[in-house]
Order: sequence, then C-alpha cells, then structure tokens
Amino acid sequence: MHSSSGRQSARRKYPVDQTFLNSYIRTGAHGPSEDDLGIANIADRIARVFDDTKAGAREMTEPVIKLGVTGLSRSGKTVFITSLVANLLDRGRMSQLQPAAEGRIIAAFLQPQPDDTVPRFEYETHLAALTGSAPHWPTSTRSISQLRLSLRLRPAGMLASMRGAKTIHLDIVDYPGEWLLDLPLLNQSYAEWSDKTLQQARSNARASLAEGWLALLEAGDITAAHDEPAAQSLAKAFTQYLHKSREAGYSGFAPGRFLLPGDLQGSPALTFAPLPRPEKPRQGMLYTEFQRRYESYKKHVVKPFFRNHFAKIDRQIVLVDALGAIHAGPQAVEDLRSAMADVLTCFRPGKNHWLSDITGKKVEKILFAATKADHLHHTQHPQLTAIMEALLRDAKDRADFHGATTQAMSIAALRATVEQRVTHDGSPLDCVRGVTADGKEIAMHPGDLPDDPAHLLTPARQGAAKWLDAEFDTVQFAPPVVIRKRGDGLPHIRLDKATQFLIGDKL
Ligand SMILES: Nc1nc2c(ncn2[C@@H]2O[C@H](COP(=O)(O)OP(=O)(O)O)[C@@H](O)[C@H]2O)c(=O)[nH]1
Ligand SMILES: [Mg+2]
Repeated sequence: MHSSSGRQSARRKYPVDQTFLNSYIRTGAHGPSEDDLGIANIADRIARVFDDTKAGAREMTEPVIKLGVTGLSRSGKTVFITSLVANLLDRGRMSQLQPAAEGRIIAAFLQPQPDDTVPRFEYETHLAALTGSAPHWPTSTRSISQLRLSLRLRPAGMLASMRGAKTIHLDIVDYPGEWLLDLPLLNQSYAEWSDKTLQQARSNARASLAEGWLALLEAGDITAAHDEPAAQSLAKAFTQYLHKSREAGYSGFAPGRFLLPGDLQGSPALTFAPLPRPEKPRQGMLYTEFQRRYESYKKHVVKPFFRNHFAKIDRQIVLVDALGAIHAGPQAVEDLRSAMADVLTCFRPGKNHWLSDITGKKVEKILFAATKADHLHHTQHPQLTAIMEALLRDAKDRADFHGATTQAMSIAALRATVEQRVTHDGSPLDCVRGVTADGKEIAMHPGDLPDDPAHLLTPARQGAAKWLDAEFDTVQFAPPVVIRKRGDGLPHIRLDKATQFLIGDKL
C-alpha cells in the first residue's frame, strides 16, 4: 500500500522536471550558453527532484505537522515551545493530551530539522536557563526558528493491534507576531498606509507617544528633494514612536521589522516613514523615495516570509499577553482586538480574498491563548478565558474569515506561582505567590476580572482613557525552581489541553 502511493508521488513529481529539461533543450540552441546554465545545474536539479520525491514518499508514511507558534515579542513564545517540548519528551504532566493519557506515545525524540536555512530553535539553551540551579527566563529571540520533534505512536482504535507503530514529525516554527501584522500592508499603497498611520499617531491615545516624530515631520518640507540624513532621522523618529507604542501596551504597529530588524537593520528597505502626500509627487522627492522603499519592503521582506514560511503552516497557536493589555488599559485592549482581527485575516482569507494567492495552503486550527495565567488564581481563569473568547468572536466577525476551527484558552506554559488565600481587610482574598525578579517572595492579587467581558471590552471600544472602577496590577515573577520527578516535564497550566486541541486529532 505504502510503496505504491510512494511510486505515485514519484510519477506526479516527475513531469515538473521534464518541463524544465524540455525548456532547457528548446532554448539551448539559441538561448543561454551551456556555461550560463551549467550541466551541473541540471544534475543538481534532477538530484533535488529525486531528493524531494524521496522526502515526499517518506512524508506519505510519516506525516509532518507544521505547528506555528506566534505572538508579539514577550508574549511567551520561547517559554511555550521550551515547555511544550519538555512536556512532550517527558509526558508525566500531559494527562489532557489524549494519546499521552492512553499511553500510545511510545517515544518522543528531537531530530535534525528539515529546513537547512531556518535557524534551529535553541531548545537545550532555553531549557537550561529555565531549569538550572538559578533559573532565569531565556533571552528573547527576535526572528524565526524551528525545531523538529518526532513522536513514535501506537495507533488508536479497534484495529490498533493489527497495525504497527507510526511516526509523526512535529515541526514547531517560532516566528514574531509582528511579522504577521505586516500582512495588511500588502494590500495598502504607500499613500493609504501613510494616511492611516498618521491618523492613528495623531489620535488622542497615541499623540503623546508620537510627539517627537510628528514635530520633526512638521518642521520638514514634504516636497523637499530626497536627502539621506533627513530620511534617516525621520525613519528613526518614527521607529521610536513604534517602540513607545509597544511599551505602552499597544499591539498594532506595522512595519513589524522596524521593531525587530534582525540583519536588515539600517538597510534602505527599513529606512522610510509615513509622509503626507504632496500635491504632485515627483521623481527625486523624499516622498517618492519613501514610496519606493515601502514597496521594496513589501516585496523583499513581507512577501517572502508569507510565501516561504507562513504558507506551510497546518496548525497555529497565537499567544496573547491579555493580562498585560488589560493592565495597560482600555486603549491597549482595543488595539489587541483589532490586531486579532488582522491576525485572523492572515490565516484564513475567503476564497476570493486578495490574500488567498499568497497564503496558499490554509491553516486548519488556530488557538488563541492568553499566556501567563499563573498570574491569576484559578478562580479567575474562566473570566480570562471569557475575555479571550469575546475578543476572538469579535475578530472573527470583523475578519474576512472562513472555515478554520478556532478556540480561546488561558494557559501558563511555565507555572511560576502557587495559590494562596490571604486575609485582607478581614475578608479572604485569593492570591498567587511567587518570587519576584529581585528575589522577594510575594503574594499578589492582580485585580478582579469582570464576569461579563463586556465590562472591559465596551469601554475599550468606546475609547475610554482608563478603567472606571477597577485596577489591574502586574509583576514579573522569576521562573520556579523545578524539582522534577522522573518522567515529568515542566509545571504548566493547561498546556496539555492546548496541545490536545492543536495536534491531538493528528496523533
Ligand atoms: N509567569 C509566567 N511568565 C511567563 C510565562 N511565559 C512567559 N513569561 C514571561 O514573559 C517573558 C517573555 O517570554 P518569552 O517566551 O521570551 O517571549 P517571546 O518574546 O514571545 O519569545 C518571560 O521572560 C517571562 O517573564 C509563563 O508561562 N508564566
Ligand atoms: Mg522568543
């Protein structure tokens, strides 16, 4: 059975190569010389097709699940992946993951990943940071990385005893959520994007953050000829505004690479900023040059990411620091709401959506998870989940979104607190206790989340400046000192349930 489907795949792939050869033979006489194309090149192509076919045949019998993990910077991606892998390798704390509970996972092991050009997720380094004798949070990653974990499984169901064990590869891809929020740019001209961004910056909520940049903009002449130092200072001031927006808890700030430039730092594709449109944009103006760079950013930065990485994802988790946004205030929550709609649009555009060409294969399941739920006593988790559900429902209504299964959840990838009831002003108060970054042990009650999410989301939508009758606190806890029993992964909250939703059905 397997070998015949393998042959079929070989046959299906072969014509691709044939076309290439034919076109080479046809153009060979008059077209590029043999030196240009190179016999080696053809041999290389053929070898690659066979390699692909071999990989294709193997992947028929050994399926691959590509799990995307995203979220804005500091939402908890690195901690999530580290804990997920640790808990899949040692499954003592994964009782809500069905195949683990049924004892069908015979083995789990890390493998070299299939993509040679994507950096490996540094699992061992991150795990060492979290589980050493002086545990500390791993350093933040700022780009894409990947890790392959393979699972050896006993099949489920009635025929289980008649079928042998199977292997499934889980390719976990970590990429910044900031990159996803660049997607709407593909559908916006420079003039449209400039308008929208300037309008947002001048809005009451953000005006104070944009002061420096807007002052610089006003002082300049938009019809001036392009001059690189002026271009650089505008781009710098604009980037500072984006950083401040982020620090103030906002979620929307394209272009994402301005915050996480990686090796593009200082390149022209990242040296532009929004400008009001001059009456007659002409060649040589700063405006025209920025417009060109904006288009170049889309072409050379945004599109390749979607084509090369994003389009291949099967399952996706989006980590959201909802508690952080609630702490930051109504405008940050409102911003999160619109960012979630943008994110959903990326994943599952309708059939005739301009995006469907680019995103290709469509993701089947998306989990929106509020992270760091260990900052809340479990009696408040339902409220946090209800807020996530309301945000998700709203995002689905607003996005041109079809088909994928979605869910909202509250999780902690690494539980850093224990629960404790204290007496406060004579009445009991449910707290979480942990160790702060400076080594003090504290019990904290971050505030009461409302039973009805509308109590937060309505003022947020109406543009309230702060919460009327509530305050939400936050601290950063140090990672816990974990004493692991044999067979146990890292302590978490509902990581197993999240994993079940994401991949349980495939195991
Ligand atoms: N208490 C707690 N803090 C977390 C958890 N996950 C992440 N954090 C905090 O969030 C910070 C950012 O997490 P990280 O995984 O580096 O975020 P990334 O930038 O999305 O990869 C960490 O340094 C921790 O302070 C969690 O499960 N519990
Ligand atoms: Mg990270």
